[in-house]
Amino acid sequence: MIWNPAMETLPRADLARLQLERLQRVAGRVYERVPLFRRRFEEAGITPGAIRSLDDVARLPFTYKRDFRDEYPFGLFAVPRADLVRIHASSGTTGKPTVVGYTRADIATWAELCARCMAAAGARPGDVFQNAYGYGLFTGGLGMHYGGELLGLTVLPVSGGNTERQIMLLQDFDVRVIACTPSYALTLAEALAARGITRGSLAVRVAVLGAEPWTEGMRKEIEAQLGVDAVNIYGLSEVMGPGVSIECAEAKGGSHIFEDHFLPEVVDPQSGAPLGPGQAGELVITTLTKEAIPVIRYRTGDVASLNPTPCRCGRTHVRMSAVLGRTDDMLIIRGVNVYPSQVETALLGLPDLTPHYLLVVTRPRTLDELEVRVEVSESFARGLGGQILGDHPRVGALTDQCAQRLRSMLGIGAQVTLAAPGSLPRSEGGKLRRIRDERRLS
Ligand code: DLL
Repeated sequence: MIWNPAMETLPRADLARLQLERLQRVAGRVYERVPLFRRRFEEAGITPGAIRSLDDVARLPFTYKRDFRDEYPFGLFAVPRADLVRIHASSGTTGKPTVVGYTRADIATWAELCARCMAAAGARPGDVFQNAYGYGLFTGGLGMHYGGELLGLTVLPVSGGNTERQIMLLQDFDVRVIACTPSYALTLAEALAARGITRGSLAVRVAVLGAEPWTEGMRKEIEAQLGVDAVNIYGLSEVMGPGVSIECAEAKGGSHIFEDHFLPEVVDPQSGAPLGPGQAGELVITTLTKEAIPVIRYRTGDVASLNPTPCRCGRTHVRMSAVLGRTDDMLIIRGVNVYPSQVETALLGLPDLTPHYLLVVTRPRTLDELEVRVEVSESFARGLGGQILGDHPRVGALTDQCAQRLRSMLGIGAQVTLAAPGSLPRSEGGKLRRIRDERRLS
């Protein structure tokens, strides 16, 4: 189902015209209203009037996460504070959060885009929707909530965590659609299995998963264990929250970016030079319609590529690949770039392993060491006849197989440690960190 066919299937030429008109308008607004943008435009020697074509976007200055920090809390707003009807914030690992705000019109746009997402994922008006994204300053919960209501779903605002209660609702409320992080979907699947609750006894059919990277291997696991169609939803607070892009259930082959509201580019993370279709680089987004806090060429830090080829679902909007990693959590190990998702892709095809893994990076002397800890399946552990991951020959064989796969995927050697089922960290409702970097870099 396409929620807004007029916009989502708009012919490319009309879409480009609309984007240019909106780009010119937003550039003019930020130039007039946000001192940081005016300064940046002046430094780049460009005025909004100089934007004549969509390609001219490449002449505009970038915006960075640090700009939000420097202008904390309200310096990037293009409307008076009193015009905000909502504020969200995303917590960083250190220091102050990134603050974003919404006018009444922004909230309406956001709800529209999240409704488009839920429809694309396979939700239908009347479905019961268990929203297990966190409610609060995090954008996930409330963003999806408004979208669900607009689409006509019956929303259960359960928020993240409290697995017992999630399971009760799943069982008792005829839930057809669930949204949460992919790592939490696995936590739920495990908890259901541990209680002997089979997928056939549940009504859930659609899982809208995002807010952290995941891979095709994880998708297969989640779909098999929960009996759902699992689709990817992408978004970030600085641009809006969830609902920037979504996979359609028909293709599950990359996420459509809603181009009537966002102008995407992919650039080389080092030089900032534009990259072509299919080339992986840093995703950069300009908001075309946001009132409260428009951003020009925001450097998302997310590594992805764009696919402009037509999609079988009929949407004309470009598709972004899955997020390969972040420019800032890309690990550089002995000079080689490593993303956690590559490790996942290398290992998840192996039937004796589970999707639970952790990367530990150390520097015992001068050289970086990568250790990949990955949990074995219950059946593999049982097959060892009580000899838990000791010197059993099957353990040695599986370890070697993992090490080989990692070497060919990453180009560097990694020490592989097989872990007992259930021993590695799980998502307790939100995003899961899979990297432990213990290098002391001085
Ligand atoms: O995570 C918004 C969101 C909520 C998206 C619910 C989807 C569902 P932030 O907390 O600001 O916002 O984090 C944004 O999370 O830059 C990516 O690095 C990562 N991220 C979000 N969605 C995906 C995804 C929300 N589908 C940051 N795949 C982004 C990979 C994702 N990474």
